[in-house]
Amino acid sequence: MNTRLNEFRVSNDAVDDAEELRRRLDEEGYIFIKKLQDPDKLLALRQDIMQVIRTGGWLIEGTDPMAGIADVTKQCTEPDIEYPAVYHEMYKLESFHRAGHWPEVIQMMEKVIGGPVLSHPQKIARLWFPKYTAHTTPIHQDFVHFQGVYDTYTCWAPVGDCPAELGGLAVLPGSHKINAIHDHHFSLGAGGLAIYQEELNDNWVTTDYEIGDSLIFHSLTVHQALPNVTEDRLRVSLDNRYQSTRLPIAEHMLQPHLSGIYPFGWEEVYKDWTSTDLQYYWKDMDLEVLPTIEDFGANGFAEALELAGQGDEHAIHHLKRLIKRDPECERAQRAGDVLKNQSGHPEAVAVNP
Ligand SMILES: O=C(O)CCC(=O)C(=O)O
Ligand SMILES: [Fe+2]
Repeated sequence: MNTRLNEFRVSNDAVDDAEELRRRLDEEGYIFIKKLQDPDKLLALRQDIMQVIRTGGWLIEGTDPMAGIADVTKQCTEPDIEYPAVYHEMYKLESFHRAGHWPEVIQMMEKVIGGPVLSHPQKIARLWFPKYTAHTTPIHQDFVHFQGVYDTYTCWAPVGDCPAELGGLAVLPGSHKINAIHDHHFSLGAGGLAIYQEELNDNWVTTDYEIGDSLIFHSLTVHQALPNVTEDRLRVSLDNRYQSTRLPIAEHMLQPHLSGIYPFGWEEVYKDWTSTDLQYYWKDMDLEVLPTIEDFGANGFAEALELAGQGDEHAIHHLKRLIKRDPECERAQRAGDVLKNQSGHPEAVAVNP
């Protein structure tokens, strides 16, 4: 993919110096801190998550669940109809939500943000199959997804070691300084929206992440995941978002991840929890809530229709998947019309793994 892939600058020397951390974020759009999060707590979380994944049938029977050895015949990802059967079970884990509130993370985010922080209710875990590379998270800025205010930050951390071949995140240093949102285009990858590499330099930085290592970046910082090119390993990682409690948040970030495409509410998430301190914790925070901007997704969909009409395999795959997931919705009707007029396409379009 990229011609250049250099190492992150490590900011452990500055962890006690909030001003210097902010200076580096202002300059480079990210900070990378080795072992910010406690490896033992992450390993306990990995155990919980892998147990759910094993029960869901995505691991090879008889292997150590902690190794995350995937049954590649089960390959699927977020918009695929098979994904929520396991993802929703994972999403019910109290330990998964609690990770977004671990004191070491909150304290770091308070330094970065310079005041009290809100951990977004919408947490995300990525359960990433090997060799499903056409679906890899493409080049993007997070603002198109979580919206609200630019001064929102992601803390991304793998739940296990994550060498480059397992598909960790890479960022473009300084790319946030554009102080604007790049055009995003249809993509088959996670999130569905991509910036074209042609518009950017290619000074990408990344690392072979070890468990506990954490990458913190601004909502305008351009980043992407590397493809998981391992033979059979699942990549499991967390993306947690943080902002000042004094700034507005977009309303969809108050809902569970993917609830826009698969109905799934907090009552279900909380059903088996043993404590209540993190249930609806944002409700008494007096937050200003902004409506979701639908344009980013709508533009991506319009582009998918157009590309599918021209025979683009990724777009056709995307539309077929949408029809399978929700045949009655308005977008599925429009997708169906485009596919009907699209002669000669095979029933199941093969998408490069
Ligand atoms: O882990 C991934 O594949 C995507 C993560 C990401 O883009 C994010 O955390 O903002
Ligand atoms: Fe992202």
